[in-house]
Amino acid sequence: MRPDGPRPTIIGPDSGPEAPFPLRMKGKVVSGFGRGSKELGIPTANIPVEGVSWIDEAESGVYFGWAGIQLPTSHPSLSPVPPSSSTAPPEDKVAEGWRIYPMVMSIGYNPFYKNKVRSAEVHVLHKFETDFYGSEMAISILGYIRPEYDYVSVEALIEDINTDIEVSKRSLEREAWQKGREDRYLWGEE
Ligand code: ADP
Ligand code: RBF
Ligand code: MG
Repeated sequence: MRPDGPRPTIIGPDSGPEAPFPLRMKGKVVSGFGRGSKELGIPTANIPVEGVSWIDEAESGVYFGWAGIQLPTSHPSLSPVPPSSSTAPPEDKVAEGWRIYPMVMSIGYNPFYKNKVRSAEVHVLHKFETDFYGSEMAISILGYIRPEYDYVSVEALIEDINTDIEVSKRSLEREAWQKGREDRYLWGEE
């Protein structure tokens, strides 16, 4: 069960991410358990964990970092990227639909729901107009927020996830953490 008491509001030193981060994984967005949007109001893009070298040793819990997604060129959320933006993918990758967003994610068994299989699900900190199932997604994880807990109610779970969202935003706003957006892995390279 979740321990009582206040939570840290920011994670990691101002100087930037520390070992073992960044941890990277990529895959096509697949269907999950069907409760992210419906039950929690917090959609999570699920990506398969099979074949991710470090996943078995990784602690279960909540992580944050950057997500690159290749949206179909017809996707309504493909907002124009300022051409001079130093944090955008290279121009040819932008033309292919790649965009980079902050993200918060869970890796584990969702103790509140008692899942039997380990999952990796990413909540992208951006409002999308439609789904992007089947899209290629590349993740660079820069920090660990907390373990997964069981909760007394779905409302208590939602409250903690909303805190995770705020903590992730605040942590990633710092200059040394913004640098993580320049990782070529995030637009499908390597
Ligand atoms: P599922 O159980 O199939 O994962 P969800 O209710 O968790 O269903 O919804 C996830 C889907 O919603 C993602 O696969 C993606 O296509 C879409 N989606 C829309 N906005 C977001 C967002 N901000 N973060 C993650 N997924 C999003
Ligand atoms: N599920 C849990 O059972 N316990 C948790 O502590 C928990 N924390 C989460 C934190 C974040 C940031 C996200 C995106 C999800 C978390 N989940 C947790 C998973 C949640 O139960 C899951 O996304 C939905 O059930 C949809 O699959
Ligand atoms: Mg999901």
